[in-house]
Amino acid sequence: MAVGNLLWLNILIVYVIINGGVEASHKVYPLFQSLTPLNITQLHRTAFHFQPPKNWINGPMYYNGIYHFFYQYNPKGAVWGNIVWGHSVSKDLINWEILEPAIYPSKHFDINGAWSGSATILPTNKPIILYTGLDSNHMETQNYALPANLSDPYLRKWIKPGNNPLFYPEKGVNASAFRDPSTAWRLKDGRWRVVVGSKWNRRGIVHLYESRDFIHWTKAKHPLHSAPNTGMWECPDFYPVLLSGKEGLDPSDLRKHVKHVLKVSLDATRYDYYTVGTYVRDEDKYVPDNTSVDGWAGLRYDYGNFYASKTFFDPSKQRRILWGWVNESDSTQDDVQKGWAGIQAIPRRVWLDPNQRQLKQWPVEELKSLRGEKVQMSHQKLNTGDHIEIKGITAAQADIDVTFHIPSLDKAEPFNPRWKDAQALCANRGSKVGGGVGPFGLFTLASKNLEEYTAVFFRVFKTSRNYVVLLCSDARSSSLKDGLYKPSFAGFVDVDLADKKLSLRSLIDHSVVESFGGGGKTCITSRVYPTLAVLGKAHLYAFNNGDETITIKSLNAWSMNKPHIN
Ligand SMILES: *[C@@H]1O[C@H](CO)[C@@H](O)[C@H](O)[C@H]1NC(C)=O
Ligand SMILES: *[C@@H]1O[C@H](CO)[C@@H](O)[C@H](O)[C@H]1NC(C)=O
Ligand SMILES: *[C@@H]1O[C@H](CO)[C@@H](O)[C@H](O)[C@H]1NC(C)=O
Ligand SMILES: *[C@@H]1O[C@H](CO)[C@@H](O)[C@H](O)[C@H]1NC(C)=O
Ligand SMILES: *[C@H]1O[C@@H](CO)[C@H](O)[C@@H](O)[C@@H]1NC(C)=O
Repeated sequence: MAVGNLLWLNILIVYVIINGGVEASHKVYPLFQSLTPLNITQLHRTAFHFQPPKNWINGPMYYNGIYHFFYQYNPKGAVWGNIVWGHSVSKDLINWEILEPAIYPSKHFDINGAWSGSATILPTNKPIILYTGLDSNHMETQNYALPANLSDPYLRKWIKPGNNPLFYPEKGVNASAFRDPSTAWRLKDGRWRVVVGSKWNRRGIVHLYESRDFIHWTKAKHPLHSAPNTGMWECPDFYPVLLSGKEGLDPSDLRKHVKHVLKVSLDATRYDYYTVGTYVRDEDKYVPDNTSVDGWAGLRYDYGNFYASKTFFDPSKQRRILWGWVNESDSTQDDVQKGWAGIQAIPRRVWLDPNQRQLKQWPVEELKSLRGEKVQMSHQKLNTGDHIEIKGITAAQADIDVTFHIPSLDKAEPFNPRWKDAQALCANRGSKVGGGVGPFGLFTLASKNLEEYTAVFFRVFKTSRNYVVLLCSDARSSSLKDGLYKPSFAGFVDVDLADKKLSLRSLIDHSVVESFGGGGKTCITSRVYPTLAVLGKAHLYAFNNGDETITIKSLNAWSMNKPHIN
């Protein structure tokens, strides 16, 4: 694949879970769509996260000196329905120009929906999109689209050739669960491969298809991978990562000493899971390492609101970037009143952790261009019960990066090996429940007297062999308003604490707190809707409610400016 000219698109689709069950379907709200929002409050609107000016959004993407973002968008309302492919472009992943939608359902093969897909650049330097169309028989088919004018740097117009669909769900493939083609990759034999998400009964599957010319596709004898009892696998993403270093790779890179990552969005839980493993190219099979499990107990990109994400290779900076969709945690009625729903997480660079068991993630460096006033702190002690204010920045719109030093781990509480569920553990031991080492961390989007706050914090436990670190992003006290979804999101952080340090970075943007623990080993995104801690009335504190005194080794915090998003 020609490095330097990769087009990458990906389009996501949203399903609304009915009765919290496994089955999902698109739910349309015709009544709400006909309402004009009466009071579009901007109170919780994010400032530096991407969202279109109004209405429903989800989904990311990239291209050739210019980053492209295609997303599922309802031009008529802040609920799911009337979905077209919205299209925005950027030169830096931060400032965006919103263009006319790129694709509308219009042909028999996509008349009931132009759903999620991905793009690939052919060696002739032509981009091609593969996407799922819901056809006139309500079958999920795989189609392609091409830019109408390659001289247009923004690729505004796309055409859907008449020989679509490229492939139908054949016998043995569930025609109602066959969607979201990945970016294609090519091996030495010259054949392209692509995976499509699916299920058969309760088995999650990524079907593998192969082609020499990108037009004629045949199903491989076996799927690239599958796992029992995981339900539908949506938005599959499959890519190589180097064993060491932060450099990203083109999906068709043929280097031998790499690992591969397979990510799927599990419709049953609505979270994105990945495994690290080996792509056995001779057999066209992916085998997860024994340190990575498939399914609900697996590794997650983010232990909070984050779904239908995709990565792309950015040849201009030799990096792989992950972009996920972050939904709202309020009600559909609130979304109609706000006039918008859904944001994109800040794009994250991803690479393999040196321990080779998991990925690390970090906000793209371009985000620094939005940093304004800065405050600093170092060697600040946090005694038991302390909460000290970090003043001098806009606490509702900030980037904060802190490294804590733990002088002694002796007081760490014992860890019960039966505690597998981090979120349940965090629910049980919130930020105000005293401990040995921790809880310590940040009260973000906090009201002056802590009637409201979103606590992002660590707690350290010990086993007979090692330490277990829990990172929580607890929304339970985030708002005085009732009826919101306020989970105690949490994940374990795979660090050995040999250096007695723990770092935390949080991006705070009015109704979102996006946190990166342990240098990006464990990430958690929470959506919160404070009533007191808004705009200039939001505060930021560092706290410690553990018996052991913790030191803020260094803290840097910035007010964040607003990017240009037209
Ligand atoms: C709009 O909503 C905001 C926040 O709920 C409220 O403060 C304001 O008074 C409302 N405005 C109107 C015109 O109803
Ligand atoms: C293609 O795009 C280029 C650059 O924007 C423009 O000059 C040209 O007129 C376009 N061609 C057509 C047929 O629209
Ligand atoms: C196929 O998918 C549909 C929609 O999710 C589901 O209702 C049905 O049970 C699936 N059939 C099989 C065999 O997996
Ligand atoms: C996991 O796989 C590695 C090699 O990849 C092997 O050395 C190790 O023994 C395996 N561990 C278990 C528990 O199977
Ligand atoms: C986001 O919203 C919350 C609250 O309504 C749901 O519980 C989640 O399932 C939902 N997430 C996705 C990916 O749809």
